[in-house]
Order: sequence, then structure tokens, then C-alpha cells
Amino acid sequence: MFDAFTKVIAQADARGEYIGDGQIDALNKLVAEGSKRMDVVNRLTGNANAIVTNAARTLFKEQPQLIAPGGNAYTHRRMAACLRDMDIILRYVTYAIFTGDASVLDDRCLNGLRETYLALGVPGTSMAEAINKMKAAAIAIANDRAGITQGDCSSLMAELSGYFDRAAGAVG
Ligand code: PEB
Repeated sequence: MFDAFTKVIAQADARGEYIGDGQIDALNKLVAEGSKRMDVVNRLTGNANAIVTNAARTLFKEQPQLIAPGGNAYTHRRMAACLRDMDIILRYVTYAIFTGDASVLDDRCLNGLRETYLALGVPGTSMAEAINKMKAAAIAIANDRAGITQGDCSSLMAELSGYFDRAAGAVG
């Protein structure tokens, strides 16, 4: 598991090289803009329940077959597993945006998830759709300019988007 710093070190070490100026500049920027990143983590963490439940409600409205008898989210046990999965994925996305690196998401959440879903009969495209709905809500919340110091968050939002896309792509 890496963060933005240990990733740079591991790559330099594998080549037996010093850390390049470009990499130091990039990490410097990451530190200088760290408060924005922490604000994003804070907003996602604080709104996680709303992000998950709203995305799930919309998904089940659009795809009612999932919660009808025979559907993969039918029965309270499976519905609970479904909401829990969405919460887990959102949590790993917040870890990735916190560390500035996808490896925690890849290694501890997405690795093998497609195979698990195949074995369980969880429809991957529906799960990918649930993740896309969480992505839209998460970005709206994280990028809300109200009540916060103004700044350019475009690259941070693109990075956040990328983590959700990675999760959706891993199952869909
Ligand atoms: C992954 N999900 C499920 C299981 C596992 C995961 C391992 C089987 C064990 C269990 O039921 O608890 N667990 C989950 C995860 C990590 C982990 C991401 C990462 C660290 O440890 N069904 C649908 C929807 C979707 C859904 C599309 C949006 O129709 C999810 C929610 N996941 C779903 C359901 C089950 C499940 C299990 C319904 C239960 C399936 C079953 O038992 O039949």
C-alpha cells in the first residue's frame, strides 16, 4: 500500500535513482494544496450515509428488478449487503483521495471483486451504476463552493472522479 510519497520512493528505489525535480515539484504542490484534499475527505466522510442511501434509492427506482423476488438485492439480508458494499467502496475511495494514490483502493477493495460478484451473481453493471451515482453525489458535495475558502479544485475533482471510475471499471 502506497501514498503519493511512498509511491515515488518505491519507483525511484526500483531504479536506484535519486528523486527527480519534477517529482519533488509534484509532491510540493500536493503538500501546498493539502488543505483542499483534507476538506474533500472531511466532506465525503461526513456525508457518506446520504451519498450511499440516495444512490441506492435511485438505483432501485431505475432497476426495480434488483429488489423484486429473484433479484440479487431481494431480501433484507442482501439489501444490507448491497448498502454495505457501496459504503465500503466509498470508504476506499476516500482513502485513495486522502493518500493521493489508488493502491489502497486497488489492493484492498477492488482486487478480486469482479470474481466475487460473478460467483455471487451480483450484477456488475448494476454495481457500476451504483458507483457512478455515488460519484455524481460525491463530486457535487466535494466541489460545493458554499461555505468554504474559494480555490481551484479542478485537478482534485478529476482525481476523485478517476477513483470512482476505477471502481466502476473493476466491476462493470
Ligand atoms: C464484497 N459483497 C458480497 C460478499 C462480498 C462482497 C465478499 C459476500 C459475503 C457477504 O454477503 O457478506 N466485501 C465486499 C467488498 C469488500 C468486502 C466490496 C471489500 C473489501 O470485503 N447486489 C445488487 C446490487 C449490489 C449488490 C447491484 C449495489 O443487486 C450487492 C449493491 N453484495 C451485494 C449483495 C450481496 C453481496 C455480497 C446483494 C449478497 C449476495 C448473496 O449473498 O446472495
